[in-house]
Order: sequence, then structure tokens, then C-alpha cells
Amino acid sequence: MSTTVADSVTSESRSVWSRRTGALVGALSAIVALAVAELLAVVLPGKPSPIVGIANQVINLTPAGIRESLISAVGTADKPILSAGIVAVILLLGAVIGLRFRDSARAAWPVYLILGLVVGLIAGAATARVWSSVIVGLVGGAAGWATLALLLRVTVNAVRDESGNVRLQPEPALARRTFLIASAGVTGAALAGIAVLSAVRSQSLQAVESARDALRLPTPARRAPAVPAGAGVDVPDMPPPVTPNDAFYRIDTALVPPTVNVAGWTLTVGGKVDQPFELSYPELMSMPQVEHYVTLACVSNPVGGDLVGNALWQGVPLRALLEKAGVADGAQQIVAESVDGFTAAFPITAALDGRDAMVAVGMNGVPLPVNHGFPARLVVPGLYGYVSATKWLREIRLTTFAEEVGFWIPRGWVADGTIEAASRIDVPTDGATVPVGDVTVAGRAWHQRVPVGAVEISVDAGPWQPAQLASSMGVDTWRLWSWKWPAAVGGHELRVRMIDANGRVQSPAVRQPGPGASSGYQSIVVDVS
Ligand SMILES: Nc1nc2c(c(=O)[nH]1)N[C@H]1C(S)=C(S)[C@@H](COP(=O)(O)O)O[C@H]1N2
Ligand SMILES: [Mo]
Repeated sequence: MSTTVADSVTSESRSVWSRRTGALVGALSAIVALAVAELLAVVLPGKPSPIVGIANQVINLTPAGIRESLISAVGTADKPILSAGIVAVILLLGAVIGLRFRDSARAAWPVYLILGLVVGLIAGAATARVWSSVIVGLVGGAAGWATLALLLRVTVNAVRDESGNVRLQPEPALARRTFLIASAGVTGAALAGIAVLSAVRSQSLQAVESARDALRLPTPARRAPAVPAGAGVDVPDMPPPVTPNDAFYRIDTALVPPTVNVAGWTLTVGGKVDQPFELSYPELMSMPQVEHYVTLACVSNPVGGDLVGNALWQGVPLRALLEKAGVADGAQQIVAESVDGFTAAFPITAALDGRDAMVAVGMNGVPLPVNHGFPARLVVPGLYGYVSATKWLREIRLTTFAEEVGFWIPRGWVADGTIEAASRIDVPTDGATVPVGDVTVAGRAWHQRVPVGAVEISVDAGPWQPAQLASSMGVDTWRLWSWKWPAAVGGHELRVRMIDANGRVQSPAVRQPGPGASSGYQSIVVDVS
């Protein structure tokens, strides 16, 4: 199809104006499509936000090579970057479509339809309500197409001559002005849409936060022993023995932490049980609760890493829930599923062998924070979070090992998530300069379910020397330690290792995280002057 050029404009300048206009209008149509889709998502069942859905799929489908960095990235600062990347790709797509269809906006509708359908399908594929997501995609696509057609119409006046060729009859001055006004209108509307959307989001978070603020934890039937006075190490920059909630590491696949309304929330216990049941939040809260200090650790923690925290957890023993349901013959594992579709799976024995596995409702004396799984999550001492610690818990089901595996297992992590012995140096930090003389070295060591027996330090590959252990808080928590180092001038290498109460030395084999936990001794270099 050839285009003839309007008389008043040179071929050069018209083509520049038109290409740029096409791309710009296309990008604007994408903004409108996204804004409309996100707004609609708020009111549809399952709130199928295209951006959140696609981001979750990106996380789910990430290949093994970069998964390890992503698993620690998700839950932290990289999620907004992921969303921004998705928005950028959609804007770019819009610009390309605008460029291509700038002379025939009407004909672009199948492209918007197909894109809307594809986005809806991708974003909804891993959720319970694909149709809801597809509707959002299609409506967004329709809004995008309408925007393109409308804006191009006010910009250039395309007519067909007798031979079927498209003649463009722009009136540049008018078109430019109309275009600017129309674009400003569209951008304004899109921004207003986004503002409404984020207001709705923050309102639902606020609603959950205020419902949470009004809750009081019941007095546990069994209290945890008080933290001994000597459980800490009195050194500047050394973390406290119990991690405050706002300093506790956060790891999950959720782009936006689920905001669960306790009024409509239930916990289902089912699968291979004699008597499946469902509990409301008040019903769960009315069951006898226990309190226990447990150090939670992430399998993707690198050697010397900080993806570990220690809290006082309060909740209903998992054993009590299993006894209420009655474990049926053939049941082997517990699968815990969250409201956002994450699953963790671990052997039933971990709930019945006497350790304090629980459905936790409290963290350090307050109801679980939203980021850490409100209203309920699992905590299983001795197992990494990815196989056990489901946040925003919705269902517990008993299955066989063959029937099902947890979320991370098909993505390349081992099914046995038993925590391994680990230790780290907190002070001084790697690369620090310290004054010559007595330097206090301090850190933490953990091997949940097995008491820490000793922590040892080696300077410049010299003999291992015993550190002083702070008081124990129990068998499932880390132990803080310190060591007085008579430091001589120069650069020195410090290494740390722990030995458990059974005399087993932490593994020296150097391994990165994935498919199992990392291992090897942390080593830091300190400059003494
Ligand atoms: N719903 C849900 N629960 C989850 C996860 C998740 O991605 N989604 N990640 C798990 C992992 S890998 C870890 S290490 C712990 C971290 O718990 P925290 O964020 O409270 O520290 O949560 C676990 N529970
Ligand atoms: Mo984790």
C-alpha cells in the first residue's frame, strides 16, 4: 500500500511527524490499556493485575542459572524493578504497533485483541481464575485500540482515493495542537487511573493493618522460657539475640504481599485425613497455643549471608491440628499452600516427632506482620523456609511424596530441606580497618534441632581457637558468640566454623546455594593499623 504525501508538507517532515506520532500514540494506547486493565482487575474476583501476574510468571519461569539470585532478590528491592521492566516492555510494544499502524489504526484491532488475550492468559495461567485475567486483558486491549484509533484520527486525516491508496491529509498546526491536547487528556486520565489504583491498594493494606492492630494474641497455654540475660553479645553493630519484626529478613515470590481479610479467611485441613475440617480465624485462635523461639533460615543464604532471623513464634501446634483431623493410612507428607498459590512440603514426621512445629499467628508478641504471613503461617524448626514456612497459609493437606512436590522442587531445589550447620562473623565486617590491640570478633552460629557445641576462629589459616558462646535460648535457635583477638598490625584473614553438641564439625566443602544450601567457612579480611 503506497501513501501519497499531502501537498503542504514535504515528504521528509511529514514522515518524521507521522512516525514519531505513531510511536507516541501507540505508547499512549499501551498506557491506557494497562491503566484500564489494572483498574478493572481491582474489582474482579482474584484481583488479576496483569503486571503482578506477569511478574509472578517471570519469577516462576526463571531458569536455574539466575534463580538463585532472583530468590533472594524477590522479596526485596528488585520487585519494583521487575514491574517497571514489564511496563517498559508493554510501552515499547505499544510504540511498535503505533508505528506500524499509524496509517491504518482501524486495522490494528486484531493485534490489540490478541495481545490482550495473550497477556491475560500469561498473567492468569498460574492462578485459580484464568477467565478473570483474560477479561482484564481483553478489556485493556480494547481500550488500547480505541485510544490508538481516536488519537490517530485527530492527528492525521487518512482518506482513500479511487485507486484504494491511502492519502494522508494532515493539517500540521491543527493536528499538532489537537494531538497535544488529546495526549495530555489521555495521559491525565491514565495517571488518574493509576492514582486511583494505588489508593485502592493502599486502602486494602490499611484495612488489613487496622484489623490486625485490633487483634490481641491469646495467652499461650505454654510460654517460652525467658531469654537469658547472657544471650546477647555486647558489641557495637552486633545484632540482638531476638530479631525485631521490622528487621527480620523477608523472602517470598509475592510481588505485592497478599492482604488477607481475617473475616473471610479460613484454614482448611484435608487430604489423607479421616475428618477434614475448616477453621475460621477465631476458631483457630481459640485452640490452645504454644510459644517457642525458632531461628528461621533461607536455603539461598550464601556463606556469611544474612537471610536468617530469630523470633518468638506463637501458634497452634501442628500436631494438634493433625490429631483433630486424624492422619489416614498412607499419608506421608504435609503440603502447606498459601493464598497466593505457593506450596511447601515436608514429611509428616516433622510435625509428630516432638519438635514445636506450629501454625503461627504471632511473631515477637504481636499478630504476624503482613510481610511475614498474616494471618497465619507455618514454622517448623530444623527445616529451611522453602520446604516448610508457608506464609499467608490457606490450606494444609496430607499427601504421599509421589502425589505432589513443593513450589521450589521442580525449579531445581532438593526436596529435603533439613537445615545445615552454619556460622557467620558479624563484627568486624569484611574489609574493615580496626585499631591494633584487643579486637572483639563476634557473630552467630546455628543448627536448629541440634545445640551449638562450640564456635572456633582461625586467624591467617592458623589453629582453630574456641570463641565464647553467649547463653542458649533453646535447641532451635542460633547462638551468638564472641572472641577476643589480640590483633597485630597488618592485613589478616579470619575464618569461622561451628561444631554441634554431637561433635560434628560444620562442612568445609565450598558450595554455592542451589540445589541445596551453601556450605564452607566464611572468611573475612581485616586491616589492623
Ligand atoms: N506464601 C509464601 N510463603 C513463603 C514463601 C513464599 O514465597 N510464599 N517463601 C518461603 C521461604 S523461601 C522462606 S526462606 C520463608 C521466609 O520467611 P520470612 O519472609 O518471614 O523471613 O518464607 C517461606 N514462605
Ligand atoms: Mo528461602
